[in-house]
Amino acid sequence: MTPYGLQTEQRCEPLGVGERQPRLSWKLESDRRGAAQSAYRITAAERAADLDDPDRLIWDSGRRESPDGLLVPWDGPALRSATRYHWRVQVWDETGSPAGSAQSWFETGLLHHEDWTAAWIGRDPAAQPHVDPPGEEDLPPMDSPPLYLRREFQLEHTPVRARLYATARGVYEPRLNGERVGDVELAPGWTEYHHRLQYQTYDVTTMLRTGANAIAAIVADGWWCGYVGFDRRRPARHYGDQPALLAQLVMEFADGSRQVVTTDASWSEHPGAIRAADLLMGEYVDRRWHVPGWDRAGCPDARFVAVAVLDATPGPLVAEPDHPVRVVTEMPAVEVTRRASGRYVVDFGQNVVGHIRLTLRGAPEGQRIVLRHAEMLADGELYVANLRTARATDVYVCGGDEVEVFEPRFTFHGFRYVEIDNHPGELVTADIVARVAHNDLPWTGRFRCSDPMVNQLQSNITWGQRGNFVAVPTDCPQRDERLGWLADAQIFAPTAGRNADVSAFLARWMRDVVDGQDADGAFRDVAPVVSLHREAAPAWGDAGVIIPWYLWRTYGDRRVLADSFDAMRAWVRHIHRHNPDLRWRNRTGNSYGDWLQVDVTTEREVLATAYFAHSTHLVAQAAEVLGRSDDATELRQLHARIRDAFIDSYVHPDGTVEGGTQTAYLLALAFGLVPQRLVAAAVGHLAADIEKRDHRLTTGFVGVALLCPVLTEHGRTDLAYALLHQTEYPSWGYSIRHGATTIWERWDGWTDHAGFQSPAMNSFNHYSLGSVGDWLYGRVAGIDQTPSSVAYRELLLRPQPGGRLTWAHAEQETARGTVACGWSIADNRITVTATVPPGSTAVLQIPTADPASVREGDAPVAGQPGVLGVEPSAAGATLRLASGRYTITAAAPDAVS
Ligand code: RAM
Repeated sequence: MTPYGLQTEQRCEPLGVGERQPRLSWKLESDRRGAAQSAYRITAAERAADLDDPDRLIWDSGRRESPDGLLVPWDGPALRSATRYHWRVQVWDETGSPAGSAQSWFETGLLHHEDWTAAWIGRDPAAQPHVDPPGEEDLPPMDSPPLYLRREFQLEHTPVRARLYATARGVYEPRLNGERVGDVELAPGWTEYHHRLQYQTYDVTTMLRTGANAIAAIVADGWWCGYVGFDRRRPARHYGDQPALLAQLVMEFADGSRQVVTTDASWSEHPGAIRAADLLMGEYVDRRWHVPGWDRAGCPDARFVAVAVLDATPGPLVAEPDHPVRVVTEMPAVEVTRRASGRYVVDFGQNVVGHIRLTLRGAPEGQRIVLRHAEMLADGELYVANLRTARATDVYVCGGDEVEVFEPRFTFHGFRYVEIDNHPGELVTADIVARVAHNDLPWTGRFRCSDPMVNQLQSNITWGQRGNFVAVPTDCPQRDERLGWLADAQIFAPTAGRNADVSAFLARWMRDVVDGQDADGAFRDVAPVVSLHREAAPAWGDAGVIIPWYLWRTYGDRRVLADSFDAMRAWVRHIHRHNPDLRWRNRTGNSYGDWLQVDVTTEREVLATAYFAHSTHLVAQAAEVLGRSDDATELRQLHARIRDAFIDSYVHPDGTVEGGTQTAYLLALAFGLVPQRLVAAAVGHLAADIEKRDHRLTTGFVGVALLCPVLTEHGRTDLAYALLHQTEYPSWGYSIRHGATTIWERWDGWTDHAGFQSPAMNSFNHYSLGSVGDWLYGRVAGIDQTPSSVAYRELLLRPQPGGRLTWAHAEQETARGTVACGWSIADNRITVTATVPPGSTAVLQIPTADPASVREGDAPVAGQPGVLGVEPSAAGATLRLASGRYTITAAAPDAVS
């Protein structure tokens, strides 16, 4: 058994960790069944080689009896700023024998306020840069061209170690000696800037040289002072008036000396080729403004003027705690067509988020090329009405070089198609590529099955995730919105966490959610809070409870739960205070209900009260986990009373739920708000509704996440599969049949009968309706955990054949190691494969008509190594398994669901 995948603060080998007691984690792998960790020991040193020398260790945890390698807090000496720490974990197996070890490192950032000596710099108000006249295309605001900032400095020696710590009010790209530093896009990301601004740490050791060096940066408006959301706040701005940079380059030399270069009055500034850039509007580049060598030493500085030092204090800076946005993949053009107008339309075959890279050959100086982006075509032309005021237009004015490459840096678009106007020559597919950018989370999950349409659905879900995990979890990436909507995030989180390791990303965003809470305990609909300053709606604000609980259950992150607890409790108390009769009818904010439901209206107070009960239940459980027993008791009692009130008011003696919509039943059943004796009746009413509609759903954002899981839980997997395979409107299949490559915001984004929905709100890349992904992993393939399990310690593997599938398989890299489950049916036998990581156990339900037929290889399964028990069960047979890899066969289930 060996540890692998070592992480510090949920990232591998992070630079610039801001935590004083960072948490260390590892996963385990073994070929042996029943392998488990019984103890671990962590040792740490400042040099990797010193890990082997007991006298040079700075921390030795000693042997600690523990089955877990999850988020163990640093317990060594106080950490120094800007220091690399190496650590090793050694584990003992279940017999107490020493097993493997592995090592890793992390490096601290600037841990103390005093570590910062840099000053904020920006444009001198007296500088009055040239402003280009706006073009006819209504382009990005041209009134304040991005900053090109530079400074030179001398080095006598090359450093043995150099780090750049930097951030911006705006979005920035750092440069050293003519090269881009790092590969982060849209740094410093988006947080509640009034509370926290993230800085990035870059290893620039190899970029420096003896003699003259130049440090530089480009800074554009970004979220700080560009267009954000949908209220036309610019030029009022959400955060500040103008972009600025803060940077500190720390160099260490072989003799132990240090040299520090910071942003200060010695820097100079002059606009460069990027004439305007805005996240929503686009980027305007005029290559003729490029100052050759502007970011290198020795550049004639004549046009550069002194910067203004904006203020001396660095502000509320925090180290970036999660994976930043990067260009993660590229999509080639699949088709380039030239229209009669002479314009080219490029199809990337996939709705993506990011920007293009266009190579131009032999373009004449001054040629003005205009690129517009769209998700859809209408009559062969770009459909841009649904972008609302986001122009999503980039302009490139050529400089006359033999080869020029245009790649916007400070904007992003959601698009499948790009139209190129005024291209000077023949555009070939090889000269344009879509650069896909999103938070670079480890992609940890995979789901596949025998049905191509379901695989396309899974693909659409993952592309929805890629497109909307850009700085914050957004609702959509294309129109003038792109906000961190809370309901979207909570509905989709369980699916997102299947596909990728979202632990650090969502924990970081949770701070924004908590920061957005008001003194009365109300969260906001969005985080960071822009535009929507009113109290959150039911199911929206509840994200403030649901997500920390989700992160605890999925990753064992107790800290996010502890840090969020007061806010979680305050939310529930806020609702209670204003709704003493326990029906949530007051203070429901914008009360969106079951947003974008089809043909029905779920009663708002049913939905709200169900969420009130659900959140209260989760906060009670959180209190228990955190050892706050008084809170737990109080909240449990409150939950019981809300449940009674719900049943009293909305659940009728015949098992109908008020309003009778699918979502009303789903909420009541999923959140345990139906008395046991009426559950079967309620399920019957739900099923009848689906059947009477010929297996169509009516659920919106809120209900859809519960649809298939509740049906499966209550023995109606047949209906869940019928909905999964449905291709008539409304269904997932309908959008796929019409070419969807992402999840649409609305079931009727485009229909045969009505064409496009209103452009006022019609995104083709919104992940909420993709929340069915959790069920694909959890029930179709079968990976789940028991209700009391944390971070997949006790797996609940329940593969559910059904519909027209003949096999399905999922694999997930969990916090403990690899979990997999899958099944296939052939020749009247079902084969189930399962992987249980060391230290975990599994309850595996084999769907079979004959519990006695369960075998591993040729032998009955009972008594096989790792098989702790076999029992007949309602589903067929239930096995209890120790860790290991298993391939089990049995007689196929009678009727496949
Ligand atoms: C829309 C957003 C979001 C949703 C809200 C209620 O504008 O796109 O998805 O949560 O409305």
